[in-house]
Amino acid sequence: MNIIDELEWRGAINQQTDAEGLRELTEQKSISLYCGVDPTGDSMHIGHLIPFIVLKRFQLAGHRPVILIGGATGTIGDPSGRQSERSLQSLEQVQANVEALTAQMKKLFITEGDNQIRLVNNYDWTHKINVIEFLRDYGKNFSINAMLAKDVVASRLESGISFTEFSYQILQALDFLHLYRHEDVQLQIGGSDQWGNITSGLDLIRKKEGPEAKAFGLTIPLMLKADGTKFGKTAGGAVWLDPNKTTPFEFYQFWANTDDRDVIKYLKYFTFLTKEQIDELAVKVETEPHKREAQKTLAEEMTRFVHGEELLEQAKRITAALFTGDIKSLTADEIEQGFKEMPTYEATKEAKNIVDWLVELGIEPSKRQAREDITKGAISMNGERVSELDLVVTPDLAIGGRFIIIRKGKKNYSLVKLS
Ligand code: 545
Repeated sequence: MNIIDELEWRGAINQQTDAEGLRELTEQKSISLYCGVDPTGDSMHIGHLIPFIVLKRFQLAGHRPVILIGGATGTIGDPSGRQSERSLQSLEQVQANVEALTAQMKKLFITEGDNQIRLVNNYDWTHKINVIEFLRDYGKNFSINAMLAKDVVASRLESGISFTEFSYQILQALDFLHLYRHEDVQLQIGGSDQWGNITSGLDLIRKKEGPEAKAFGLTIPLMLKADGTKFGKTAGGAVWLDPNKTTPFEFYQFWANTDDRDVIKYLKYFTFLTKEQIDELAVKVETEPHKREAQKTLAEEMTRFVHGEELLEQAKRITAALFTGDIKSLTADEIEQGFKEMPTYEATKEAKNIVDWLVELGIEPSKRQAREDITKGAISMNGERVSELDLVVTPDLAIGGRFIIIRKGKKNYSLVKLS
């Protein structure tokens, strides 16, 4: 299947500047293409990941991706999709984010021995341009009228936009020209919010290189959810790729909780599974939805891709332990991930009777209630039922010396941290 047909089947194309031309070109030869990310934060979330997955698809089809880190553009900030002016980040912050994002990109996309995918930083060429060169060599090619007409700018004319943010599109256009000239890049891709910036670059390339220049733009649609809520958000906020912001277990759970109406769409859009594999899963969603095989596959594929096999196995172990109640099998680190969102209590290491301990922590409202719950077998500690009213809670009961998990009833979990 041609890469463009594949992207169409996957639902990954929003707009193209010249659909026929690009199809022809990608069939004729191996092309270079790029997508950029600005260091406005120190981690991507799953929404940012989308066009980079598409880059990878191009690579798998024999093309050559370039990932651009916006060391220069990140000091300004793209006004696309924003209603108000950004406050500038310090240059130190931008630099720290460049480093964090570069590491993230390398981890995800650059396997050892792979020299097909390249990383560039637009600071390297942008910082050399002086103001006279900027205005004489480049500024002359941009019409203020055309710049004002871009959605991004037009939508800000009432609320206001600084010259700095207004000029952002020029910097991104210079990148496309630079990469066209020096890296043979003929295609820029991005999310649908990048259309205006991408077409600015194409206009500049034609002005500088002549109307025959062969360069293209392609954007990817925003992911929408069947229930109308915003994709990629959980109660705790965005789904980050950084395991310190969203643990691999939470990441796994996010995908595992996908609605039946969305799961095939996500499998096509996010994973590298083939059409045959996805078609098979689609049948299972129809015939045995309760097994949630498509969701499990999606969660596995995504967690493996972002966090690797080991952390995927860990996420699955935590999921299984929460399901069966076999908490004892988990390590302290796994407990920390699995119980991050559950009610947490702090206890001292002092030995204490279980009834007093539960009441003092506030897990039980009264001693009477605590005794009643223990007697009827409704309390378990680290996955084992508490049956003795005179049990003494000591630190050696804690997993890794740090955590005690109390379950009240069927699934009211509490995490007690010993300190
Ligand atoms: C800069 C210079 C270029 C080409 C592109 C850029 C970046 C571009 C932009 N992209 C977005 C972005 O978000 C911040 C991420 C923080 C970690 O602003 N002007 O950098 C997002 N992009 C991915 C997708 C996007 C876009 O990284 O394109 O649409 C989100 O899905 O918003 O020469």
